[in-house]
Amino acid sequence: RMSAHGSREPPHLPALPLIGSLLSLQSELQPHVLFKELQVKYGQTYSLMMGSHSVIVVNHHVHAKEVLLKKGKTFAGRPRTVTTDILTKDGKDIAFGDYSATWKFHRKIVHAALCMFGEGSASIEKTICAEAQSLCSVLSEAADVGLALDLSPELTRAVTNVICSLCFNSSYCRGDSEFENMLQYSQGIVDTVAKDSLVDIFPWLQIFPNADLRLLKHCVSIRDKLLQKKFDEHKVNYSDHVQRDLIDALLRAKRSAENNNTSEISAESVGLSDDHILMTVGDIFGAGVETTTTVLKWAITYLIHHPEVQRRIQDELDRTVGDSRSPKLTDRGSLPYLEATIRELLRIRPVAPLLIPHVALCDTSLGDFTVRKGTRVIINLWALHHDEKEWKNPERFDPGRFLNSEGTGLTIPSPSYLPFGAGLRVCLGHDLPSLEGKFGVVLQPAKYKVNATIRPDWARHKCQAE
Ligand code: HEM
Ligand code: PLO
Repeated sequence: RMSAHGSREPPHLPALPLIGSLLSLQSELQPHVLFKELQVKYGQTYSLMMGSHSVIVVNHHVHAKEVLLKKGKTFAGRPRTVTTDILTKDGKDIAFGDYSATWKFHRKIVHAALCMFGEGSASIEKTICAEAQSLCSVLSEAADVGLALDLSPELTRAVTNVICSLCFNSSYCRGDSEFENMLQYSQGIVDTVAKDSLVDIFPWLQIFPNADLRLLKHCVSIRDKLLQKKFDEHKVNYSDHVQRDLIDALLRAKRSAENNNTSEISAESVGLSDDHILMTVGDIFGAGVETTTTVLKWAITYLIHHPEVQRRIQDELDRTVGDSRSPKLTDRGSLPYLEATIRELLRIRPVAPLLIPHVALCDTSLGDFTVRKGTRVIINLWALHHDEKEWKNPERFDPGRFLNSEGTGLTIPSPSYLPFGAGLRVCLGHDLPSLEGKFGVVLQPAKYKVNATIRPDWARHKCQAE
């Protein structure tokens, strides 16, 4: 037994020079399933070589939380790969960009802009309700004539319009050519980016003709033209007094950096170049559309398989919302079964089953294992969410596991549940306030908003008192 902390190497898959562990990774199984299976032979945390890169795979929640939370800053890096470099102009975005002052700054601006949409006249809720209404009328028209419908483009358009209003203050009608164009390039990007294609393992393969890479470059160039067009339109109409959307928020930050600074510190040097702004908008647009649409598609698929869950959700809606109005965001607290169903969907089919790879920014350790600077870390969320020791029958779809024994309140029954990740790289769509604190004469927590709800007990007392 070794005594020093972090002095052992993790168990290692066989590796050959140049190709690394590729032979051991040849399998019919999808990567997240294969990584879960490999635990049987190598244990919960093991390492392998992807070409010349050392990679650690984490399949258990204790090590996952050490990476994301306890040593969050140490593991906050991102790898550079051929495909993400093409997508993000060499990492000038948030999701695939490495840990840096620019990355932090962009997260902060986006976070503030997203908070703004939670409230007031620009509230995103209005757009969501309008899109839901329009989706319902498409469905009922189809139902009237007994027509079967592929829901995918309908869901994508509804979600795209919500995200469009958030990013660009615009929306699309059915059949709009710019929208159809967007659907196509987005699919091309999703099909080719970051799927551990061979060029990402062996960057020298780039010099050979490669169909995937050509498709990716083509799709990215169409996307970039569209983003540029929206950006140019915003520059023309920009005013310091109104903030219509995310682009305005980024433009305002750029203007204020330009005005506050003397010539030696430019907007470029704080990371507010046009390219950085375009890539951040591209991220939020891509993340907003792809993730939300995917969850909705899984929701429909699981509800078709489980009509009893569908009925229970409808029943809950009928009882709490009724049939005279549409559901509102404030109803969310009184719809525990619906909430439990969403949690179960995000457990059983996590949107990002391997998150996005993290990178160790310095020499460190993970449990008892040493980890060298530059090591890539893959958190296998799929393994966490399907861990038999944590979840009874993990492949069974059962929203009830997120309800308390009376079925009236919500719980999270296992610590092995991280649908949005955690820590510094936590999903930007779903953030908890930071615990880092801001140094000054007193150490202050960051500013954030809370929603207060009156405890049922307290409400009863108040009634009695009156
Ligand atoms: C990152 C989940 C929706 C923006 C992530 C990560 C996960 C995740 C697991 C990776 C964390 C990591 O690498 O450690 C989800 C799920 C969603 C969702 C399950 C929907 C149900 C959204 C939405 C937005 C968004 C709507 C934007 C409005 C981002 C961004 C990142 C991210 C920008 C990169 C953060 C960084 O690297 O600093 N998300 N997400 N996501 N998400 Fe989401
Ligand atoms: C989706 C296709 C877009 O054209 C570009 C894009 C940007 C951000 C990516 C997103 C894509 C896919 C989903 C990602 C998101 C960042 C976070 C999100 C990876 C590639 C998650 C949770 O997986």
